[in-house]
Amino acid sequence: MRIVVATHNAGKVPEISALLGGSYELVTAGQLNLPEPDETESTFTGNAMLKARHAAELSGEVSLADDSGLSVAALDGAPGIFSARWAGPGKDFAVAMKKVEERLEEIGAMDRTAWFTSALAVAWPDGPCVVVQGEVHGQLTFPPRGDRGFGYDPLFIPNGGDQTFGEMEPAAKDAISHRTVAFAKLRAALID
Ligand code: ITT
Repeated sequence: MRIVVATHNAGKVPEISALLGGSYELVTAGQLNLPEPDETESTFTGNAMLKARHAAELSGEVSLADDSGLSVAALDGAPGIFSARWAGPGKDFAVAMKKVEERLEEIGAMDRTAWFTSALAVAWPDGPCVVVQGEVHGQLTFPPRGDRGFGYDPLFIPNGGDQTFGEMEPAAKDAISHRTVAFAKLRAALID
């Protein structure tokens, strides 16, 4: 069975592919030249459904979307759903990570508590849409460490570990990540 992965973020694709296993043929929204919708919703789940429905409607195929981001406790959950937008039009995550550090310095915050969220939505053309959400909690570290993963991975140390997601082997991140937690919920939601 073929699934359209409704993303233009190359960093997400290997993680989604590893989590889905070998049973599906994946094609991305980018490969199908589907336009990116504006993410106009105010929640991760809302934006995940918006992206999955948009891809299902345009492709006529079952579509899976991930809306995700980093939330920082001392910044009242920012950047949150704006995580991609903090990197600017050049999608420069060195800039986005610096912005997180500067915002914490500006308010003199010592608390480095943060979490990643992934909302996953599956939409059928002219049919239902299922959405779930998973999180992983941890602490931020500055300066960024490691060159694996993508986005904010070099800032984030999951609870119980001492390496950032940017330093960990992909399989080690995949064992505990927000995306993995969301995938387990998605499987349960689709099977139950
Ligand atoms: P699509 O909407 O096309 O999927 P996007 O990058 O715009 O791509 P989001 O709107 O979901 O995706 O933005 C999520 C941002 O949050 C993403 O660009 C990363 O910077 C960050 N992010 C999400 N999951 C992450 C992860 O596992 N590790 C590091 N950063 C992550």
